[in-house]
Amino acid sequence: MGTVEPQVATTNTTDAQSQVTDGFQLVIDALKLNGVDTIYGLPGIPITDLTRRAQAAGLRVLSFRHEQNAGYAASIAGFLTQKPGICLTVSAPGFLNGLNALAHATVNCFPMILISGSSEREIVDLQQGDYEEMDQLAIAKPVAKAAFRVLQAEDIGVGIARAIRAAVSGRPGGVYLDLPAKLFAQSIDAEAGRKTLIKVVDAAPRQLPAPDAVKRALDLLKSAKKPLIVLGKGAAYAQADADIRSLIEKTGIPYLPMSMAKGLLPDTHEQCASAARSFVLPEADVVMLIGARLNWLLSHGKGKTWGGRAHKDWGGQKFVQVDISPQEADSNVRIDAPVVGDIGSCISSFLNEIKSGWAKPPTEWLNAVNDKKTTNVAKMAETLAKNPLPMNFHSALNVVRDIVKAHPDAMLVNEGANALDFTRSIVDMYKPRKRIDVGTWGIMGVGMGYCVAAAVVTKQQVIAVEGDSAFGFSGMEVETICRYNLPVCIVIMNNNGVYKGTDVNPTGGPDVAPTVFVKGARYDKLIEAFGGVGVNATTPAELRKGMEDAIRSRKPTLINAVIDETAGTESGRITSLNPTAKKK
Ligand code: ADP
Ligand code: TPW
Ligand code: MG
Repeated sequence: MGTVEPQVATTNTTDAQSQVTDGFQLVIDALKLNGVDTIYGLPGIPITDLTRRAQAAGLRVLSFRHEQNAGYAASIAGFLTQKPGICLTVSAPGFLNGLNALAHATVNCFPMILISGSSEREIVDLQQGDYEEMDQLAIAKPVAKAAFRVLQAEDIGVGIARAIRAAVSGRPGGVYLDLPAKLFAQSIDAEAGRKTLIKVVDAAPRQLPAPDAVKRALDLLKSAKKPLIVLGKGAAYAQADADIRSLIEKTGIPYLPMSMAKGLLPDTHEQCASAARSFVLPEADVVMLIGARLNWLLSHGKGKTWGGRAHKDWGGQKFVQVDISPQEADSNVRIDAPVVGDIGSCISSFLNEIKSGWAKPPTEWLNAVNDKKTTNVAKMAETLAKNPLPMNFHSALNVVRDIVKAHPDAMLVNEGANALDFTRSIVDMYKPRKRIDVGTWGIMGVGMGYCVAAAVVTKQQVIAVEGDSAFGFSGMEVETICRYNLPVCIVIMNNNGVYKGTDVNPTGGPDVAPTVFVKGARYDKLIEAFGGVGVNATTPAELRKGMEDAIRSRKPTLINAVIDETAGTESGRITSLNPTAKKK
């Protein structure tokens, strides 16, 4: 080896002296610059170091046991904060696990950004079989509001800025950001890198409604003899709580909160028409929708629910629709007065217009609504007072109802079929954005991810009312809840299965029916494995004590509430959507 090494510097002295930064750091810096403080994710190649360095940089990095739950956590954090929730996953399988939540965010109009590491473009595009090879950007596009890929470190700032704007502006939604492994390792001059970062200015600009649209809407509402306001989760998202309450109280119009709008005004408000839902929908003549779509949850604005004679018949109502999306109006029935703008701006325009006075709706209408309410509330009180053994949904939820009333700041997470429907109608909410549930798709599996985000974002006690089937979709995250020692009290309405536990296998074969689980399962034992508190409750008194202890101690708690396995109905309230039911 007699050659002499050339005497040249092996490192460029200028570079060695100047500071360099890399893709990892730029992603972290860009997120922090834009106020992101929490990442919901699951580590692995190529993002393990991103999670480590993000934590070192002071971000809260919450690790989940499955990306879907991290994604649901991010989506609901977006709903609660109006800032995009960030979910971070590995490539292909981790990305796909997160994708369900991305779709969920888009469908529910929640701002969220799914950031996934990915394999190298040049190998993916030639389909040469890279580690976890997948064209993730193409797959994310159909379920995302927007999707971007960053290939160069100097574009990270733009990539994150665009993702944030896309997620929160206009109608919020899920955004996918694809970051190939190679990007993280790219190094560039630190000062040059810093200059590429963008602090987004006015990410969700106000959108003022046109004055003539406001006038048209108010004129229509004024002409009504039986007006009704429907508040949807868009109204809850908008955080215009005081103005929404003023509008409702000043106009005196009865209102109906959709599931996640419950508590926007207290459910006990005298104008709340929830207990008279099946009366007010067909009876109303003008309906003002605020942040609520006329989708299946509102029977598409037509048919028997709305007083139509047959399945798709128009009920005769006229509609005002307040929504940020100009394309929403007329999606199901004619909207006579669309008002396009952000709800905060729209409501304040309405308030401004009615300053000079507003005639309350005719007393006959208000009395009719109140009479229906009084009758239905009395009926419900009678049912709730019963104390059957085994417990049924009513007697168990009567306890939850009391506990939520005593702790109105607690967050309520809710999923299941009967466990969902009964909770929605029995448990009153008193404050805005306290109830988070299965949303537009009626999706099972949001439960434990929602619990983690709700506890982390609000710092309040979380109560989760879960069907035993629903819980199973995300149950392993009880470890996450215990690991971060979150004040979460999970109540499982255990009726031994999906809808109920009594189906039988018609063949008499050894397999149980598809809807039936292990009888008498003890879900409370699950949380004990991780140091949490497990309670088996067979009576309302035991359930009450378990919940009170959980709230007092703020310890992760799981209560297995043993419910009569015959108590539920097929598909809960949406039995009518079963294909066989439709034929009838
Ligand atoms: P729900 O299920 O409670 O009926 P939906 O999810 O169907 O509610 O409807 C929410 C609606 O709210 C969407 O059409 C969305 O465009 C709208 N929306 C969301 N945020 C805002 C906002 N800040 N201003 C106006 N409309 C909004
Ligand atoms: C991701 C279909 C709707 S409700 C439900 C399923 C499986 C479970 C109902 O049983 P549970 O409630 O939770 O025990 P209860 O009180 O009636 O007994 N997969 C997904 N989402 C949905 N909606 C389903 C399946 C479904
Ligand atoms: Mg069940």
